[in-house]
Amino acid sequence: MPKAYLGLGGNIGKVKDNIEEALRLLQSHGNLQVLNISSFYETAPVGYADQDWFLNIAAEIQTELSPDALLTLCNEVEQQLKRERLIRWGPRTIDIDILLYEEYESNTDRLTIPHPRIAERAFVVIPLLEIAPDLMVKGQRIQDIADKLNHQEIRKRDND
Ligand code: A4P
Ligand code: MG
Repeated sequence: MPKAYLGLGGNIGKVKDNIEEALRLLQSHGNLQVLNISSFYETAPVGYADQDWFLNIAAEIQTELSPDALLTLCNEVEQQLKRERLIRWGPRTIDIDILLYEEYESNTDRLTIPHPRIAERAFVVIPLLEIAPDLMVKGQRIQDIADKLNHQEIRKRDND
């Protein structure tokens, strides 16, 4: 069954609860299983600085859904969690991005895979490195990508 990696994050409300609820909702769909999740990371906002820090994780999933159907499901779960999308790159209750889907490549506005901004973002790369240390992203080792992003602020959240 195809495997994929998702990035989940948010910075409004009870974000850890929202992320865990998003994973439950995704899995309640019979065609998707979450295989592994990273630690929770507190991350400085990227793109639009005047907002709270985010909580981010990466998740490895397996699914019979096509990439397109997976995106539709992710969008539905975002809606169920009452995501408000006011400012691009701005505050959000939950954002679910498809980072990678097997070797699949897509380049439309609706769906770009691999996610176009993976390599610029420690909040994506560090959680991904934790659960998939041998991963290659567009021909680069995930460890090498992470090494270039060590100026971005990110810290593992203590368990609670
Ligand atoms: N879309 C295209 N490809 C994909 C994909 N691979 N996965 C389309 C998910 N969606 C994809 O996304 C806009 C459109 O992207 C969707 O309609 C979908 O069809 P969106 O989630 O609605 O809007 P957005 O998230 O505001 O914009 P964008 O460009 O997706 O932003 P990003 O790249 O997701 O960044 N800082 C920290 N520390 N942590 C964060 O999690 N997140 C963002 C959002 C900015 N800064 C952050 C964080
Ligand atoms: Mg997004």
